[in-house]
Amino acid sequence: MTILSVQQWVAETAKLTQPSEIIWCDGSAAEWQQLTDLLVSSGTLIRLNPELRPNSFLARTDPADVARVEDRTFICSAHEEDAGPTNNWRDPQWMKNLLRSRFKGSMRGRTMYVVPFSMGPISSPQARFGIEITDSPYVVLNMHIMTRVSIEVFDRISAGAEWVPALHSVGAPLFDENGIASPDTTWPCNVEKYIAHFPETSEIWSYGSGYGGNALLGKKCMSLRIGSALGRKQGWLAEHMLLVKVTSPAGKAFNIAAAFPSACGKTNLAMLRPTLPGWQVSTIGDDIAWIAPDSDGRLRAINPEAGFFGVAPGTGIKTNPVAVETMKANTLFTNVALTEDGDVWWEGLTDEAPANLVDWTGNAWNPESGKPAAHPNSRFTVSLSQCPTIDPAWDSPEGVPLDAILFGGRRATNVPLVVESRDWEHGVFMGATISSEQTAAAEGIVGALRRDPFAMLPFCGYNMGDYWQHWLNVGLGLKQENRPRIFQVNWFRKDANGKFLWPGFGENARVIEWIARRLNDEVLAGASAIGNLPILGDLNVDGLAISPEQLSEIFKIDTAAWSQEADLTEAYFAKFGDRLPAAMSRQLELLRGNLVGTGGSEIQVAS
Ligand code: GTP
Ligand code: SPV
Ligand code: MN
Repeated sequence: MTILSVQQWVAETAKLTQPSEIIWCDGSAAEWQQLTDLLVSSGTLIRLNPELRPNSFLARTDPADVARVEDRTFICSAHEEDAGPTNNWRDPQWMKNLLRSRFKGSMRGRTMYVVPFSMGPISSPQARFGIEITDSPYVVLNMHIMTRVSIEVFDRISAGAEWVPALHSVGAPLFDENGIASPDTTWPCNVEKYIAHFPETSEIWSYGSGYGGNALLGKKCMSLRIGSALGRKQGWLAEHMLLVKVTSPAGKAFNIAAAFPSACGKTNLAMLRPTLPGWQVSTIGDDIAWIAPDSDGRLRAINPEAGFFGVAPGTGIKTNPVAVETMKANTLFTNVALTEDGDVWWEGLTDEAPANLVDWTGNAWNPESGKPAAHPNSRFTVSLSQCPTIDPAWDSPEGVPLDAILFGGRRATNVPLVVESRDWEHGVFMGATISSEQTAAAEGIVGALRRDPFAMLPFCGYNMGDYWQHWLNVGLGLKQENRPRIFQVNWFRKDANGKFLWPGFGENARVIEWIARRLNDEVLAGASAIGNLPILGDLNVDGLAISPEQLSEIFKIDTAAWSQEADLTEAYFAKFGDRLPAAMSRQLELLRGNLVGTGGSEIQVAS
């Protein structure tokens, strides 16, 4: 497409949506200033106390617009099988017709912003460009932080670069077709929501929500759903993964990517402050990695984003001091509580709650109120560049070579603290079979166990069976000695009383240390039915208040429970029909054989 087609698209969209004004954005500081002033005066943003939290703001959403809406998220491919059994499918023409009727006049009385953005450093061969049209200035401000908003994108497009048209409206016009006015609100949105993706033509149409992944279209919509479909066509991987560099006390560095479902610890691991002396972790990304094979038969990864859109609750001075430091200024907060002195608070920021707050709904709150002051999916938006542990590679066009890939989830039972795959194919099986307890990051039943393969269940833009095959193919294309090793981790196993068995957070460095020692061939591992486990004594638990019984519980592999998991996996795999790679059935049979053959668990970290 050419620059002309951008103009054409903007003109056609304006004709359809009928805004009162069009503003072409440039991502500048002046634009930030104008839009924050505008939103403070309209009441959408509250300016926080500049002495405590300079250039920072609080937004409170409509209570019905607080998280991603997975049941309103659609993959519109010509054939239903190409969206697959894990996605909501609609026919592309049907969806576009319907959306045209919703977008018709949807921006009446509002300003339409045209936001050119790059996912990835703009000069990176792995970067991809997009243009978001939105009628939400709050979205524009978030895009400033989360992506690289720049008019340079137009130059790249003029020079022939591909781009993704990403159309967004909150669906709350200020006038109807007869000119009758409806009053504005501080968080306009529509009860009817559509987050629609057209992977075959790389287009996004999002209607009705102003929140997070529903509306910041560079994030899940482009970088994961459209990105995964592009990656399949072009031979790369778009993943829901954090990215870190780990350096050992001896100075050896490793790059690790880790896929955990939403609100399952990516930001925390990305900002890990190791409790083990001499170890260092530096941050490259906390949510999305774009990974491509290079000419050495190795995988290289970039973080396509430029900011964190992090879960606030549970982010505390003790659990994640790096995040707390990162957001001390220039931060947008959404749905957290407001303190009496004009600062922010949420559950877990400090051990004790302040006596008087205004909660996320705008009502007075005190510790006896009996409900959370911040919404469980409240978030902070802040630039990566402010992170004290940021790695210089976060902004490097060539990205970093990957040494290990971790898969994880929130599992109270069954899944051990860490287990290593036997090989790439087994690693893909581990990723494909991840299940996790649902969190508040999406509308749904918090705590319900669900399959979340590769932490991509809500984010894969095509048939998940084809996605597994793509992973197998990418692995085959790598030099064997350069393939990242694959591990599964679980920080969330609980004891019989429902208490976490593992301290987590900074102590996760102990697991990272074991993984690094495996990569370095410094330690052996013990074979079990589900993969290779640490041998007794190799996982450093010095100084941890953890009993031998608890440790053995964290690594326990219950054969009966795993046989049940295998049955559930078989039923799950059946949904994919002939799109299920033969390698996945083979791995399931191997697991079954191992469970019968070994009793599952003769390698135990025991007293
Ligand atoms: P998304 O941004 O939704 O993709 O989430 P995320 O994967 O980045 O999750 P994040 O790191 O923000 O963590 C979500 C919640 O899990 C927070 O409340 C954390 O406090 C909690 N958490 C993170 N790591 C650990 C851990 O090691 N142990 C325990 N028990 N909780 C953790
Ligand atoms: C997630 O839910 O995985 C997030 C938050 O990272 S959102 O951007 O809303 O998707
Ligand atoms: Mn995420």
